[in-house]
Amino acid sequence: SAIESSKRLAAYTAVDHYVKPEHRVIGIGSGSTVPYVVERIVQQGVEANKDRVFIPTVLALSVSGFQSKELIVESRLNLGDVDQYPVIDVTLDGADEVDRSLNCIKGGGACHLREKVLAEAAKTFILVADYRKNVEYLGTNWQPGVPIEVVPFAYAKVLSNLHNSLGSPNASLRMAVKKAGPVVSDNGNFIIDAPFDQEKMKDPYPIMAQIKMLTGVVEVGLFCHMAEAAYFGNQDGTVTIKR
Ligand code: DER
Repeated sequence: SAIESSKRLAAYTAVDHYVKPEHRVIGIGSGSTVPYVVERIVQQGVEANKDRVFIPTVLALSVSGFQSKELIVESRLNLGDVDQYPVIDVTLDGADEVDRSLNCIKGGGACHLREKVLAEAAKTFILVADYRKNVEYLGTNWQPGVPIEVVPFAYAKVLSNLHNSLGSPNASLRMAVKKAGPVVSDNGNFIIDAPFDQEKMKDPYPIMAQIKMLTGVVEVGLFCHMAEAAYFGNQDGTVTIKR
């Protein structure tokens, strides 16, 4: 499909530009675009990859991070974890939406806490996505809102803070589809999705900070001023690079 080929195009181009022979520790995010990142890295060859280690967004087997770890294992790449490698050369990850200043919404896959750890641990953080994610302002295409990981004990309190003080009256607890009850993250926490007015999302940094300060919030799915570049595959076979 046009979307799949645009994901592959973004991932391949980003890897060709940013995964250098001297890079030894590589962070791999989650979602449906990063498999093309791993695919392209494998194409760099056994020799190029034999001394590298790949860090997924998961330690033990789990649901959302599972895909990241399995990708590395299935591709016969060396698996490492962030405990052993707290400094990463380059992390590549997907995004739900990326604005003109490279701020992005992440957490569609309920994995944004571990993704932000790998993003922050990296000297260089690169985003790869299809054309739907390339927007002027956050909240343009991505409707569910800002994913927020919260400790279960505090979810109702955080929901009420969002409804009554932070300007997200429609914030809601993310319910699971394939199981009863709410989605539970790899870290045993709940996810709240909080939509905000476009005005508020023009500069997402203040709202990210306000949400992060709420007691009970573990991490916010707004990555502000973290990415060095974002690669988008377009429907016409070209690539857009935002820096
Ligand atoms: O949940 C996440 O943050 C993932 O990285 C996600 O945003 C990427 O999704 P996609 O690559 O499947 O579009």
